[in-house]
Amino acid sequence: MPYPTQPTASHFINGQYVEDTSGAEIPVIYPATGEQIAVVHEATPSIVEQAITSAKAAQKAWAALSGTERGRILRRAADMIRERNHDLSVLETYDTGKPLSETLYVDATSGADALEYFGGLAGSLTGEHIQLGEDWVYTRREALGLCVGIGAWNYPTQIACWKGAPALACGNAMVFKPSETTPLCALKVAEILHEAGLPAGLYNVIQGTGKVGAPLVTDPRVDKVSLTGSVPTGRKVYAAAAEGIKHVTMELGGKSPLIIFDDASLEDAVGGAILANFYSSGQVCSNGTRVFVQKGIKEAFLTRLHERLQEAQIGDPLDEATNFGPMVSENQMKIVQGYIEKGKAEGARLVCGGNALPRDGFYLEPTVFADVTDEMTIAREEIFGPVMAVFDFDTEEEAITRANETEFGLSAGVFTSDLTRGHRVIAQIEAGSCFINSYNDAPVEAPFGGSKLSGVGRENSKAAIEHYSQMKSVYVRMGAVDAPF
Ligand code: TXE
Repeated sequence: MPYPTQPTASHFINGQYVEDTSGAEIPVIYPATGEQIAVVHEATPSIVEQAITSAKAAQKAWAALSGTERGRILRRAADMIRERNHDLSVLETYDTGKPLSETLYVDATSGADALEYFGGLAGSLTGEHIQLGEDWVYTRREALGLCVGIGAWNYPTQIACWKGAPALACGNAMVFKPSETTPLCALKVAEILHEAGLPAGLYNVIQGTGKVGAPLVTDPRVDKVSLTGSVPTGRKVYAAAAEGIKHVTMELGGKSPLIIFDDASLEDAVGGAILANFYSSGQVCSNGTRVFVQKGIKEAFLTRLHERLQEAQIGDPLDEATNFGPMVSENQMKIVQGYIEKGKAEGARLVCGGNALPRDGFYLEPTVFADVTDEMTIAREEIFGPVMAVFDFDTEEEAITRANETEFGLSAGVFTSDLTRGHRVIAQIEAGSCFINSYNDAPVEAPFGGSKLSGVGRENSKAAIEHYSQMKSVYVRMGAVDAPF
């Protein structure tokens, strides 16, 4: 194959790369140039079957190991990922277009964090003993069995690890389907896990669109489905999983509020708004895309924001000086351009940006709209691109009410120098992952996930253990059985 980023084969099943060229071709496009850099084949029914059977065959013996033994392998994989961080980051940059200045620090490394954290936790997973007079109950924390992970295209390595690490720590097997837009990095995660000693079959990667995802979700041998994706897909996957009463984790989209009070540090608030909107070219589910700025600080905020956006280094993502790269695909760029046009047509004030760059690849300028009102399309729908909407507000109460007027509930942020107010406001916001005087930090130690349409369940932290294991309780009678007849 002529492509330098061509994987050994399309799928990774039962501890090895597997190809089946009878599956439809999925071209892999480098977003910075629009050039094809690899091709994979969609999983055929036979590939899906191989993945499920090998996972089922391996799971019970894996669950029978001690947590410490399982954890050791995950921690070894974490070390290997860190040793190979540079190459993995370059691959993530090819897969997504995100600049190397990001991927070197937040993609493979956050995957390694998850493997290290859940590897460390695995040995401490226990049930409990409940004494009931002479009798007693004990609980066993057991694996769910076979977990399916379905990924989005914005954080392919991270998502593969955030789902795989807790699943494996708890004694499950996983079949992971990356997004068809970014199929390369999850294969590396599977390869490294097995190189670190994971028994064959426990972490399989198969490629494809929703056509491959859907039969995975409904397969009766699958016990749990964890999806990162859009709300419409979440609805379908959740409903299909409900048919089989399967466990689910749904990490879906958002339209999160970022509330900036006029007592906030202007520089920090502008920095927070940049992190909340333009990191990964705006393709982050937790982004704070509805920026509510108190009237007293509004013009100063917009002026400073405009100045700082001029400092963005837009360009070749493989150049470490670049800190703003292309959109993941032409399709996603067109979706975002459609929203920019709607913003203009509905009367929002374009402060800066709004254009595609006259170069190859899928580049859009960082874009800011001001004077946005709550009913505009750009105020209500998830755009998933570098488009910030700035709203004015007068009072704390008004900001809270308007911030909550959304069907989503993933994240929220508050900037204020009045810490009492910061805590008071965040307590009233309907969202799962929140920030005070910061934005978009996602350490593995903290639960991550949404409320309302943004999802169910939590990833990361000890909370994730509840979503990848189940309790069995065992009543033990010590005396005679007192039956009625
Ligand atoms: O997501 P999809 P896409 C949002 C964002 C973006 C939109 C579309 O708004 O514009 O989603 O992105 C698989 N059964 N987010 O198209 O369609 C699909 O193959 C089983 C938010 O990537 O939701 C992919 O692997 N699986 C998000 C995954 O679901 C199915 C990050 C997500 O696809 C399926 C990325 C089916 N019926 C985009 N249909 C976030 N929360 O961070 C599709 N899939």
